[in-house]
Amino acid sequence: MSTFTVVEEQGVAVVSIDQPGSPVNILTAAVKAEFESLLERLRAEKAVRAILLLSGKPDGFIAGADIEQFVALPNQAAAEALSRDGQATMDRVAAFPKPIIVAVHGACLGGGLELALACHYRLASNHPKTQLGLPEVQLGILPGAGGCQRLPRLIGVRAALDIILAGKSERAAKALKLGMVDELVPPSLLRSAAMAAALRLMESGVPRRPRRGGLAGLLLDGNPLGRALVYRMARKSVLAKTGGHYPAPLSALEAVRTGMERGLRAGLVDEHRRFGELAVSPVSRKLVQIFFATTALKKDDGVAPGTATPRPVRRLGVVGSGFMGSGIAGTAVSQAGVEVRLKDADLVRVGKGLKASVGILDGRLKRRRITRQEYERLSALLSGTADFSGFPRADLVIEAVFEELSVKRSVVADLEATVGERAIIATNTSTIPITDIAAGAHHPDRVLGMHFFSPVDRMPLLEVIPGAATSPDAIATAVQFGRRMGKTVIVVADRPGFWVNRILSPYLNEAGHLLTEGTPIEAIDRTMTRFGFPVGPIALLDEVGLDVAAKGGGVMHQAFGERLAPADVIGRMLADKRLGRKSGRGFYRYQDGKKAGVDAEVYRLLAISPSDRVSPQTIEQRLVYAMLNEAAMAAGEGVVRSPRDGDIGAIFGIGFPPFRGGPLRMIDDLGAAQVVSTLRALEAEFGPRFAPAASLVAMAEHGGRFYDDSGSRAA
Ligand code: T1G
Repeated sequence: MSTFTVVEEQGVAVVSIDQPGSPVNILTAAVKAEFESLLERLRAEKAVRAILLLSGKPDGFIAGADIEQFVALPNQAAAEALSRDGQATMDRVAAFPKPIIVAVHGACLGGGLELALACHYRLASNHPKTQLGLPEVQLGILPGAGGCQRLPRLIGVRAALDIILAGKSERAAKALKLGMVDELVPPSLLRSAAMAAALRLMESGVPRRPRRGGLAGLLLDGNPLGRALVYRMARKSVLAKTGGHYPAPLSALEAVRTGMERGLRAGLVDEHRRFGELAVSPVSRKLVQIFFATTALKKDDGVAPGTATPRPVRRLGVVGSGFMGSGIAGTAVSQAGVEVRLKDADLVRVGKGLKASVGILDGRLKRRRITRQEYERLSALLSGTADFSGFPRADLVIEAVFEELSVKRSVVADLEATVGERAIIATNTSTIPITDIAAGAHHPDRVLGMHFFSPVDRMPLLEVIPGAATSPDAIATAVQFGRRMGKTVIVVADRPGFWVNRILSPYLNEAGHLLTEGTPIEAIDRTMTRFGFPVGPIALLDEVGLDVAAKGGGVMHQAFGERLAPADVIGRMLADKRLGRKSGRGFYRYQDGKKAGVDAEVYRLLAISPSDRVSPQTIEQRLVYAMLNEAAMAAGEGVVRSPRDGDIGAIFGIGFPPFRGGPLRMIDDLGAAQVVSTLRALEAEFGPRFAPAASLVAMAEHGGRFYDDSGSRAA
């Protein structure tokens, strides 16, 4: 079966790309070979004077090179050859004697965009699904089919680096503005506009494109001295963002520089050499595993396939209009586009909540994620109430009231008396067992937990927690709806702390112990950001809120005993009315909402004299191994359904460094035996809280691993 079908109209060969049996078009070796022979045929055909490329998929152009294929490459030389071949194909497109016009609708990514860039004229549909980008560095590689060369030549070095180094995609309108595409048209006119362009180019050749970016473009992009400055700034910004843990963006920067300063040929050689290096690097392996794990999660409803009928959610009820409730309401409206009714005890609170929910839409409008019309349409979907009016029509209700078992139970009772009999009732809690909340319910089968992270619109993870009686239908409904809200969803067991807070708990406690011993706050946080976390544990406590952290810590202490006893730090901070960022006072100082450095008062308050006695290595080891051990223990108890869910939860929930693959992947990499022996040494020095998890000890004895894959598609 072939991927390309050709019809000829008025001297234009209209080539439709539709890879059979695949949801998206992917540039595999077979597709590439077929394309090359098609080009040869069309080159020879006298009647054909131009080529028009478009996708036969309803809403996708080309998703790039085949990620599975490059993961399977045996070595660097093979990876280099793959990139060189890709470049050669693109070169043949660029040098093709007849104009090649490309019409893009849907995702045009990686090798797909590199193909479009090699063509002679580009049109795009102005549809939200149309995205043009080079996501390669997110997979730990670089655009290896000429992208590092052609994009800067087309749109200037600054704009190109902005896309390549961040692995960004642009909407069609922005792509037009940047000069990545020549024309923007509504989807229904794409084919005819592209046909018209083909006929035009056939007669009058490829139009000249003016240099972009005005005077700054001339000064910075247009001469070597300006570009040297651009490279220097880009390098600095990459290092600040990646902490030097991710080699791909820096390498891509060098490939761009070589091409721009020493010519296209030199650039291409540098590009494929670097591609070869990166494609077999451990960091790329980890990032690709994360890509496959997240795509697999997109299809996983959290129950065995075929066992549930998820309920379509058209109307959502949210109880509690505080920070979480309004965040859930605003995110549901803006991402899922459903009707949302927000309830609180009185209309003043409801009004405040609705304002906060609309604030999320405001942000999306400002960042041009939605148009003014969409903004109007979506904000009209939000409404509020001080009683339960409207709730009988809800398909799903999420309560986000105060974290108190009795309060949550009475909300569930009220809801059971109000909502339709098939509606699902979810509770947003981080500390209370779902089974306890559902205990008094008439229909506990439809009650479950949805643990959102704060701020809801920005945090990518959602934990769905079935109680003892929750039905598969309810689970699948919550998972699917969470996905519609734009979340990566993992289903976790109803154990204290669920997954994310469970593994976070000993880590935050350990930071408290280190501080109590006199380790400076800066040293603790710096060590962990160097390890690759976005913020250190003490700064994280300030972000979470010390009252919230104290409550969570207390719950974990009670559930797991001495092992998870928090250090006596937070209580004293709270007594001094320090709640963290939200109160403007925590371990750090805050000025105008910005973190302003460690508050030296804290040491006095805690009666600590800071000293550098503990080395960064020990700080790192104590914090990281506390988390690894807990992750192994919780995984052993079945808190997550698979190591994949555990690692994705840690990465998306607390920013565990993606290049390390997650805590369970990290244990596999270190080897269980080594982890156990380090934990034993820590136990000897710092006490029984470091006693290795039984599951780890068993793995160490049998040489077991969490994953049984060899590093390609995540288990
Ligand atoms: N390679 C292999 N499989 C891919 C793929 C790819 N590039 N893109 C998608 N898939 C699979 C995916 O795993 C899933 O498989 C199915 O397609 C549907 O995807 C030389 C080297 C395009 C926005 O990084 O971002 O080009 O699970 O569920 O939500 O420089 O897929 O069904 O078996 O995600 O509609 C760069 C990755 C490659 C794009 C569609 N390209 N893909 O989202 O569907 S490197 C990317 C996406 C490269 C060159 C370099 C998204 C999508 P299965 P899906 P979706």
